[in-house]
Amino acid sequence: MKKPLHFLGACMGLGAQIQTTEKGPYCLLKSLEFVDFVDLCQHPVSHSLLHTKENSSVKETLRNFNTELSQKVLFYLKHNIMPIVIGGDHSVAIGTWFANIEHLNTLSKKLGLIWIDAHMDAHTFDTSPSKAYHGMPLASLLGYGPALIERHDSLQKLLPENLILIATRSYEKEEEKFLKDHNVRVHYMQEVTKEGFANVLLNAFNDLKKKDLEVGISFDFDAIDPSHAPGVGSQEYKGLCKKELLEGFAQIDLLQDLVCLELVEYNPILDENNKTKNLALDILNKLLLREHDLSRR
Ligand SMILES: [Mn+2]
Repeated sequence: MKKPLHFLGACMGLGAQIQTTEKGPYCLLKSLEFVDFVDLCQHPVSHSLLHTKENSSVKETLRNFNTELSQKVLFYLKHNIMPIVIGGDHSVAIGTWFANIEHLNTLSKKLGLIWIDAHMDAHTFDTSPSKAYHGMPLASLLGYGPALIERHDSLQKLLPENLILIATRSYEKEEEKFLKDHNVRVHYMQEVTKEGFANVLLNAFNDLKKKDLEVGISFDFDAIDPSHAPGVGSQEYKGLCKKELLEGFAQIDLLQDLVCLELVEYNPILDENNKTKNLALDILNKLLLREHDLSRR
C-alpha cells in the first residue's frame, strides 16, 4: 500500500532577511504534475497573512501562521496522511514540528528530528545578530527562543537528545554553546565531508530508530553548496553536492520511513537556471514519489 501524502506549501518569508522565499512553495508545487494521485495544495491562509506587516508585527504574523500551519499538519497526521511541508523560510519549522510532536504524543510516541542545514538555527532573540526568526526555530522547538506559535509554553517540546544536526558550517558561538549545553548531536560539515553524507545520515536515522522514535527530516536547501543550489536566502559555501544528497536520501524511503518531511528556504528569485528547483524536483519525483505511478505524467 502506498502511503497517502499531502503537500503543504508554507508560503512565508517574513522570518528571513530576504523575504522572497515566500514564493518558493508555489513555484515548486506548480511544477509537479501528478495531481491525479496527490492532492496538491497551497497553504490556504498564506496569502492573507503575507503582507500584514504594516498593521501587525512580524512576530505576531509568524505566530498566527505557525499556529495555522501546525493545525493543518496535525489534521493530515491524524488522518494517516504524510504531510510534506514546502517552505518558505525555516521559521515555518515551528509549526511543522510542534504538530508532529503533539500528534506523536497522543500515540505515546516521540519525535526524532534530523536537521540538515548549513546553520544551527538555534538563536534566541537576544543572541541573534540579525534578529531574523528563521535563525531561531530549533531554540523554539527545544523550548527557548521566541514564542512563534500559540500556547508555546504549554506545548510538548522536542527533546534535545532526539535531535541531530547534519552539514552544519555557519553559526555563532552562542548557538553552539546552547546546543552543547543541551547535549545536541551535531555533525559538522567537516565530519560529513570526511565520513560521507550517506553514512552520516543513515547512522543518524538508524540511531533515532533504535530509540523507537518516529523520524522526521527538516531539510534546508542551504545545506547544499551554492554551486548546486544557489536559490536560497543564505548561501554558505563548502556544502553538500547534489549527487551526495540524492544518494544519501535514496537510502531512506522518504515516504514510508518518515513521519513528516520538510523542505525549506528555496528561493526562486535567487535561483540560477533552475538549479535549485530541479534539485527539489529530483528529491520529490525520484525519491519521495518513486513508488507512485509516474507513467501518466
Ligand atoms: Mn535553516
